[in-house]
Amino acid sequence: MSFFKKLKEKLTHQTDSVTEKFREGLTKTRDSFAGKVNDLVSRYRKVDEEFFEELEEILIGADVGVTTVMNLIDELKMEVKRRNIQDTEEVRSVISEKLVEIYQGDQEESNTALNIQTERLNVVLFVGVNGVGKTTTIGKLAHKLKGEGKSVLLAAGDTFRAGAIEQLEVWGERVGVDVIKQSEGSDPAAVMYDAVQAAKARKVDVLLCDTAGRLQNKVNLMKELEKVKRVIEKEIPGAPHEVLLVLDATTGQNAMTQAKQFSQTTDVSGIVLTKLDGTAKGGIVLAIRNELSIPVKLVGLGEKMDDLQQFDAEQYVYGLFYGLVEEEE
Ligand SMILES: Nc1nc2c(ncn2[C@@H]2O[C@H](COP(=O)(O)OP(=O)(O)OP(=O)(O)O)[C@@H](O)[C@H]2O)c(=O)[nH]1
Ligand SMILES: [Mg+2]
Repeated sequence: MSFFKKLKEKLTHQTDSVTEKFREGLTKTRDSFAGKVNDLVSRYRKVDEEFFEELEEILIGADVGVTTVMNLIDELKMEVKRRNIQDTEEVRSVISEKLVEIYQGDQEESNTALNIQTERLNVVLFVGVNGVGKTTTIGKLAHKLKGEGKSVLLAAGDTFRAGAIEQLEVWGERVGVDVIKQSEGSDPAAVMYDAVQAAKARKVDVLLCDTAGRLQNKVNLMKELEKVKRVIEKEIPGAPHEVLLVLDATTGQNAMTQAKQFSQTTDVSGIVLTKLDGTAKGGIVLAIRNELSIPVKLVGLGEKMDDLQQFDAEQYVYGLFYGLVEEEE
């Protein structure tokens, strides 16, 4: 049985709704990327050097990242040789197999799970430049955690941008969780201090902390994040349990640059890749995984409350090749 079919059987049996979310959210990337692969496969009868060259271009065009593409093409060539594959149709299945492999590497699947444990106050700090989707992700994650039976509190740490506190409050109301805040312009470290005290007193399971995406300048922003983090660390040993860097998938290489900048100054424990639904270049997931050693833990696949999903390489690749899988039968 082909890798596709195995993947399909495995995934559609357990988690229909998750599979659908990934499939829907990756529509743009699939239409573009998989469409091109499809076209390539139909134009070439034989797997030769030119075939691989075109495939390379398609992958780079989907923001997979040059280094990652080179690795992938090398792997594919070896596999094609090893299995003595002549037919281009067969290569499609091998491509999807290798994409999953590249993503998972030698890491455990559980690596994409958030470090949220029972019997303790878990603190999750969100960082990232303006407009990437921090506040929205906090709202969605609060909804998700609440659905899992956890108690959640939000901290309005973006005191800089006008309207930021209100935006978080709207999410708080929508989801049904409280927001700890101070007035606009106040010290975000003080907000965090308050929020941690409130979270302890109320014995909540998870505290989600919003931060500013823009200050007067970048140095200030990094300093402020450090200060916020120190306050949390001081009040709760071992916290923050997650520092999630939020990146906008539609910004391509900019997202990679941001990841490098933030991870230089803060210990980023995971990445949230938002707006995957808004780009035809969803290959950025693979570039991030391969070129930075930070796991993508959550992906934003739309603007609705339940459009935030734990990242899963198999669901991702299945979503990417969905049309092709169907056609194979
Ligand atoms: N399509 C889509 N839109 C998203 C997703 N995540 C966030 N957005 C949108 O991105 C925009 C910016 O989101 P915010 O949550 O305000 O971003 P932020 O990082 O908090 O921005 P600042 O507060 O300015 O630092 C909003 O219009 C969101 O609806 C996603 O996964 N898919
Ligand atoms: Mg915000």
